[in-house]
Amino acid sequence: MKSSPSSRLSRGFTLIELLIVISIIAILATVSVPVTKNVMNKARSASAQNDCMQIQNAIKAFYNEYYHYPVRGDSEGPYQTDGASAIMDVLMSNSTAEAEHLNRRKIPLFEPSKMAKTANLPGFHIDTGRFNDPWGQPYEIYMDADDDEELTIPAIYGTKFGRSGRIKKTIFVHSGGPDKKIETVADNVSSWD
Ligand SMILES: [Ca+2]
Repeated sequence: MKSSPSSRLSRGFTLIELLIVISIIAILATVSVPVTKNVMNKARSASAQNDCMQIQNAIKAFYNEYYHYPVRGDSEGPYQTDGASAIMDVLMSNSTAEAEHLNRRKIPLFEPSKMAKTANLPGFHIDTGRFNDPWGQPYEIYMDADDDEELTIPAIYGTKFGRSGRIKKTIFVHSGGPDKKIETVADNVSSWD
């Protein structure tokens, strides 16, 4: 019997061919997983950097409007975005007691890049006021609330910014980065003003 082209095709793969294909896929997978993760974290760090800048700009705009920072008292921080200070609510002019008290002219100065469905997802979570970085951790903010136009560099950074102690800055916003930890500073994302 003569073999037609279709029966040649339907023969399928030999075991050797299959093993070769499987090992190529396995090699590609081990190479591309860390690469993809790296690329993802680079993109996320860029997005976190952008959020830090946006928060910083909103705080600056608030200060230009009210001549004080969007918190009560004169502590420089660190402030979490949720909890008693509810900074994001104040900047967004949401209907919280703190926002109505501090942002009394109800000026929306901040719009989150993303809304979060739960408190541990990236973006702004309306029920808690948390504004999370792309890894689901809240940003942390320092402000010159005692108005001496100086800020103390967070101690964990040591001399990473060229020196330690008081420097002539007024706003500092940071995220723990891909490892989700503020205290490991190498991968942190931050923004000064
Ligand atoms: Ca970190």
